[in-house]
Amino acid sequence: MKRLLLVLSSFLFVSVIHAQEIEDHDNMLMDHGGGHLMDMGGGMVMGQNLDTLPGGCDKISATKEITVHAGHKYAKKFPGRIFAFDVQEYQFEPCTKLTIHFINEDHVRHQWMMHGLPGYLYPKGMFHLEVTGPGKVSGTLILPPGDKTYLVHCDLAQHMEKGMKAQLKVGKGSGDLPSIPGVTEFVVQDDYSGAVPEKVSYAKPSKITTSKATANKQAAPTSSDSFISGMMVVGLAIGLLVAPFLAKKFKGMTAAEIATYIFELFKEVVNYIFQFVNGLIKKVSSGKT
Ligand SMILES: [Cu+2]
Repeated sequence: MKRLLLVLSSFLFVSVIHAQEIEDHDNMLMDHGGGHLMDMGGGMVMGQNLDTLPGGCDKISATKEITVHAGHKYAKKFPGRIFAFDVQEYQFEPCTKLTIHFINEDHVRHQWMMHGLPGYLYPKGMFHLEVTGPGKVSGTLILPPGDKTYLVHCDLAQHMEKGMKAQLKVGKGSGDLPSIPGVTEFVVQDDYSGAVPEKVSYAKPSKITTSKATANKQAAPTSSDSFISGMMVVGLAIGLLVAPFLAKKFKGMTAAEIATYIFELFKEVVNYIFQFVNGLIKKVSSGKT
């Protein structure tokens, strides 16, 4: 009897483990405000929008739900790719309220990230689901009006290049994106025939040594190089000067937010210097003639 109980309980234990293979994060997510939901288990929704109509939408035109699977097994039919979504192309009516159930079947992190959305509704124009798998997470957004093709991908390093890329067309879309597995040509199409392309010649190591003259030529910076390094020095100097003033401002901001802020600031400064120099050149040249 004792033995039977043991067998039964271990069977129960195994089946419970099996049932939890795909972890459902939907009930564990904490709302951090601004459409950002997150849990400690690697589930995340960013840019969630349940009820704010994008400009140009009078009403929600349709309510749709899709389930997206992500995993290496979906890439098997695409030569040279390692990761993929189960579907590479979606199409919806403008102003559709769309709920995506994102299921990551791999034991790594994957995302379903959509770009190019209106920035006033979606931070950085992005809607994004993420789950460290295997797991499931769900999120909702309201698609903008108009005909446009949106990029959907996984933003983890090399996951898009390895095939985790799709396109979502609103209305008629605005064309096709490159390198969508099974849909459009790859930008860098690799060749699996094993043939050596005619134009490529492989130099023997002895031929690689360059003469001193050409070596010097290569080492000497071009004018644009020195301009860029000059700009970097200016950027660094400005950064060091303003850092103490900004330290207060950055309190409570995440590293990514700070980096974006500094980048924007630097862009503005460079723009200002550029305009200043441009003005100077104009002044000088107009004085000459
Ligand atoms: Cu991924």
